Amino acid sequence: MWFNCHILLLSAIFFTPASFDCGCNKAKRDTKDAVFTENEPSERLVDLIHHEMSSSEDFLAEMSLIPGGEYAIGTTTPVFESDREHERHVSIQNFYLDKHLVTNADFLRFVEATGYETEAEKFGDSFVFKGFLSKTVQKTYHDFRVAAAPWWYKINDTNWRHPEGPETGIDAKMDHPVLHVSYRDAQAYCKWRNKRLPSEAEWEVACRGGKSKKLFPWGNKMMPRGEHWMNIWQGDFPEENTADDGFYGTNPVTKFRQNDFDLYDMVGNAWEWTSDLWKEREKNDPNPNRVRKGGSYLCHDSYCYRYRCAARSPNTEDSSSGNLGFRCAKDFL
Ligand SMILES: [Ca+2]
Ligand SMILES: [Ca+2]
Repeated sequence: MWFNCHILLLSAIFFTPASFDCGCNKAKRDTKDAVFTENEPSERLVDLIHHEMSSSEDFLAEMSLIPGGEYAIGTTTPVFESDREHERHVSIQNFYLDKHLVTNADFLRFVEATGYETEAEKFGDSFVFKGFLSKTVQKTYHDFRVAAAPWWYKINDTNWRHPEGPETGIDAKMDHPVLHVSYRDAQAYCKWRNKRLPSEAEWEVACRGGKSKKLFPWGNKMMPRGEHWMNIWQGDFPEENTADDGFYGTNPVTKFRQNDFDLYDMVGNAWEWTSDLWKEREKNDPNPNRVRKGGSYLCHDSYCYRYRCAARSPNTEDSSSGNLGFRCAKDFL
């Protein structure tokens, strides 16, 4: 059941034909595009920030206040029609969003305080990208690959503490995003912090950083000033990752600041769970698909041009893998 779910899910993620429509032709990278500025926040935002500064809550240092209102999310030029990225109009309330992805250090504090066991720990395995596995391990697990995406291997004793297989650890990655966490694991962590997962609309409004109709949190240019603004894949997927952005796998969560809301890694680094159902009709399903946003260090425009604010992808609640994490939101009271 667990493996079958993953085959279906990972098939859904990676099997979308993209070779002729990777979206590159829509990016219009030659257009002159302003990158985000650190000044001139909207009047509305200034009011909210003043309110924020008068509060003594300690969570404010790690969260940004995102102004509510009416917004357009999605895009009028969908890259993946089957993902339903089309433009929608949403209304959201003011809310807070974590500036960074939840890290291994954060999750460790949670586990030490509560004794929480993740779903991947209970299942006894999770999915690892082949680039992290030795040839010997790849051979051993040859029959445990995802058919439609054979670069994913289901490896025993892989979980958030052992993200690239049982012999690996997180000691050198305490400031990297926690991985191999299911939707329910993410929910449990956020609840423990007196927070919650963001809705897709909240996440996407936050991603857009006060701009509208832009591809990325900072604008339309993938590499403003010729610099990398996110951690994705450079080279030929899945064999050659040049890591031109500095990272083969995940990156420390304070590395890529991406918009005026002071948010990091909204696109790239790790995919992020949101609280939205992928399909409303699955609401009574015991293991429904939830919407993930933002893409990961494995995304490349040749097959997974999903490191855009409008992009979206499903995973069932019990899914976990080496490129999926989360951040939490909180109501503005
Ligand atoms: Ca990279
Ligand atoms: Ca992300």
